[in-house]
Amino acid sequence: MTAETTPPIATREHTVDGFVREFLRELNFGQGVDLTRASVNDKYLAMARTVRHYLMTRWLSTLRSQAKLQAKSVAYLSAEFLLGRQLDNALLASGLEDIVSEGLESLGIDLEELRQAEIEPGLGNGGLGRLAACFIDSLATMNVPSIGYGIRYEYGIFKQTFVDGWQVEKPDDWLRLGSPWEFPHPEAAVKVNFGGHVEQYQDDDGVVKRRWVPGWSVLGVPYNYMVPGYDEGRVNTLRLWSARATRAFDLEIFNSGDYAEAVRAQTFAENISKVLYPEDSTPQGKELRLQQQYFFVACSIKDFVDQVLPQDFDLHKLPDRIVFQLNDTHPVIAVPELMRVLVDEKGWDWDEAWAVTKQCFAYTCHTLLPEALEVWPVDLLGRLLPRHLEIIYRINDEFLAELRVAYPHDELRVRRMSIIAEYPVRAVRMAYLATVAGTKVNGVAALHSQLLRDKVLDDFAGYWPEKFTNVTNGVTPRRFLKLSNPGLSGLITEAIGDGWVTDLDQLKGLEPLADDAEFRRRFREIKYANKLRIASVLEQRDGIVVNPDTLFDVMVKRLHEYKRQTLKLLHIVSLYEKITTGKIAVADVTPRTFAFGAKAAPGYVLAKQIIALINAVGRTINDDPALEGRLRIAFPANYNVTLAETLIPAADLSEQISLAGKEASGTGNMKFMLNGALTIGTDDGANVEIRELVGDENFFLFGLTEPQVAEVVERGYHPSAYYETNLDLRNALDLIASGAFSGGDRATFEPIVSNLLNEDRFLALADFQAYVDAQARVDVAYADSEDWTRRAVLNVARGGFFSSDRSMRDYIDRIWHTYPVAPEA
Ligand code: B1H
Repeated sequence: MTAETTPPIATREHTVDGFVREFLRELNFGQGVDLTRASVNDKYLAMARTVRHYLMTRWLSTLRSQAKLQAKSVAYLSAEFLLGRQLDNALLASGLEDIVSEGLESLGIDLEELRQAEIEPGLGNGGLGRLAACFIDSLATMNVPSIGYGIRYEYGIFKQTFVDGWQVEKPDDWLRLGSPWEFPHPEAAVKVNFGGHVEQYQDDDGVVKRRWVPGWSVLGVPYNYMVPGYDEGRVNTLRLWSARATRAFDLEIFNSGDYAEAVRAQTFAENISKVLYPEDSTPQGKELRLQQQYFFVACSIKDFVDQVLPQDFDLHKLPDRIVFQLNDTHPVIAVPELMRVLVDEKGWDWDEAWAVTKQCFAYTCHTLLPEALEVWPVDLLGRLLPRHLEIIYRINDEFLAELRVAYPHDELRVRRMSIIAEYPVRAVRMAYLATVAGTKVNGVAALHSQLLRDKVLDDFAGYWPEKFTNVTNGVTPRRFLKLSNPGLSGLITEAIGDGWVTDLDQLKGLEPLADDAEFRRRFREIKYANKLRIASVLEQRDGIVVNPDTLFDVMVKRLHEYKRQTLKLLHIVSLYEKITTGKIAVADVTPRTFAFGAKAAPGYVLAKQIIALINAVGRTINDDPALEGRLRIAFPANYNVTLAETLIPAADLSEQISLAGKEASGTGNMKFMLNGALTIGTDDGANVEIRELVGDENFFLFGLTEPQVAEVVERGYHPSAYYETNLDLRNALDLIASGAFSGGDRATFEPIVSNLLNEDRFLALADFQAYVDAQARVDVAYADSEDWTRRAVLNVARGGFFSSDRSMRDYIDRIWHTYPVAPEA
C-alpha cells in the first residue's frame, strides 16, 4: 500500500478536556452508567479503557510498520508473565499522568481509589514470571520488535490467607470484575491436537512417511495485550492463549443426545488454561502441565507461521525473521513441534527441517536445583504427543551418532548426554533437548552461568563451548523505581535529570551526592515517608501495625528451604532468647521490623510449617512487653507484585541469604538495591555482581561460598555438630522445640527442628554464626545514620547495571541479533 492509500489511524486529543470527554464516553457508553451512579469498578474500567485507547495509535502503527518491514523479532515463549497492575504503567507509557490527574480532579474522582480497584494479573509464580514481564517492558521501550506468547490462566497464583498462622489457599479469580486490558480474538482461534497415534502412509510419489492421527483437540483463543514502551516507544504485543472446546468436539456429542457429556467435554478442554501451577522451582510431572505447555507453544508457532508471517514467506528464511526464546524448559516442546510442522505439514526433508529448526531457538536456564529440571516420562509424553516423542527419539539418535564420532571411545559420556534418561523411568530431559536444539544456552547471573557450564551441563559445555553464555537478569526501572518510588525518582531527577529512566547507568551521576549532607537528609526523608506509606498499607490491608522509626529488615520471596527463611528466623529467635534470659539488655537492641512475604507451594509441607512458625514467633514477640516494642515481625499474607511496589522502597536491609550455589540469580535483590536498601547476603546468584558493583564495604557478606559448600557436603555434613557446639544456636532451637511459640505444644514445630538437626539440606546451621555476626555489623553500621545513608545512596548510584534494558542489550548482542525499529509516526 502506498502512503496515499494507507488508511489513517484514529488519534485522541491529549488535553484535559479531551481526556474527560473520552472518559465520560467510556463510562456512559461502555459501562452504561452515568457518573453520579458509577461504582468504583465502573470508573476503574472506564478509566482503563480510556487510557488504553490513548495507546492505540502507537500499537496500530507498530503493528502496521512491523507487517511492512518484517524486521527480525524475538518471540518470548514463557509459561508465566507476572505482570502486576497495568493502570499506572499504561499512564506512564502514554504520558497522560498530568492530564489524567487534572481531569479526574475536575470530575471529583480520586485516582488513588481507581488504582486500588485493579486486581493484579498474577499469571506467574515469582522471579521467572516477573522477569518475563520486565523483559517485554524493556523490549518495547527499546523499540525492539518482539512478541510475548503465554497462557491466559483463568486463575493465577493462588491468593494466600492465614488461618491461625497457617497458609490457606484461595482461588485467584482475577477476571471476576472484568478485564479491560485484553483484546480477545475468538475468530482467530487455533486448533491444537493431542493423543491418538502415528501411522505410516505413502505420499503421492510413493515415499513412505509418518503422520500423526490425533485423538482429540481443543481450540486456543488468542487474547492480545498491549506492551507499551516508555515515552513514545513501540507498543508491542503480548498474546496469551485461552483453551476452548472445539465445535466439532461438542456438536458430535451433543447431537448424540448426551448433553451432560457435551458439557463435560467442554469443561475438559477448558481445563487446560484454567489454573497456573503454583510450584516455583519444583515442577510436578503432571499430565495437565504438559498439556498446558504443548497447548500454548503449538498455538504460538501456528500463529507465528500462519498469521504473523506474510503468506508467501519462505520458511527457509525463518531464522532471519524470528528467534524463539525458551524461558526455561516449560516451552521446550516447541522444538519437536516446529519439526513436525516443517516435516509433516510442509513436507520438508528431515535434514532440511532440522537445519532451520536448530537456528530458531535459544534457551535460558533459571535453576541449578536438580529437582527443578523438567523430565517427562516417555509413557506420558507418548500418550499425549506420540508424534513428538518419535521426533525427539530421532533428534536424539542423530545427536548420539554425532557424539560417537566425536568421542569414539567414550560410550559412558555419550549415554550421559542422551536426551533420553533411562533411570528411574525412561524419560525426556527437556533441558538437554533445549541445549541440543538451541543456538545459545544462557544462565541468569555470572555465577549461575558458570555453574551451568561446570556442573549441570558440563558435558554439553565441553562439546559446544561457544553455545554457552551468560545474561545477568535485570528489572525494569519504570515499574520498580519510577512508579514505585515517586519520592526517590523525583530526587534523582532533580539531581541528574530524567535520562536515567531509559538509561539507568546515569545513576552513576549520584555518586558524588553520597557525600552531600543535604542530599542525604532528603534521601532519608524519602525513606521515612516510604515507611509511613507501607505502614498505612499494612494497617489497612492486614491490620498489621509497624513502627516507622525502626530498621526495616525485609525478606520477600517464595518460601523455599534453599532460600533459608529459617536462617533468618533463627536469628530472630536467638535475639529474643537472649533478651528474655537477660543476656542482652533490651535497650541495646536495634529496633527492627522484620518483614516477611512468602507463598509456599500448596503441597510443600515443610514450607507451610515454616510459614506457620514465622507467624507463631511473630505472635509471641509482637505481644511480649519485655521487648518494649523494639522487635516486631510483620508477615502480610499474599505477597504479590502490588505489595512489593510499596514494601521494597521502604526497606533498609535486603535479605538475600540463600545457600551459595542455589539461587540462580534473584531479582528482588536488584529492586532493593535500586531503592536504597543495603544487602545482607551470601555469595550467590546476582548478589555476587551486586557486591562487586557496590563494593565490599557497602554489602554485608556472610556464609560459605559455593566451593566451600561443595567441600562440606563432600566431607559429609552433620548439622547436629553445630547444635552441639554453638550455644546460641542450641538455645534458639531448643526454644522452638520447647513449644514456646506453639502454646507449649512440642509437636507442632518438631518437624522443622528435626529437619534442621538431622538433615538441613541447605546448611542453615553451618551458616548461622556467620549470619548472626553479619547482623551485628548491620547494627553497628545502622547506628551511624549519616554513614548508612551514604552507603544507601551508593547502592542506588551503582545499581544501573541491573536495568532489564541492559539485560535486553546483552540478549540482543549475544543471542538474538535483532535491532530496534521505531514505529512510524
Ligand atoms: C526460577 C523457576 C521456576 N528458576 C519451575 N526456576 C516453575 C521453575 O512452575 N514451575 O514449575 C516455576 C519457576 N524460577 C527463578 O528465576 C530463580 O529461582 C531465580 O533465582 C531467578 O532470579 C528467576 C529469574 O531468572
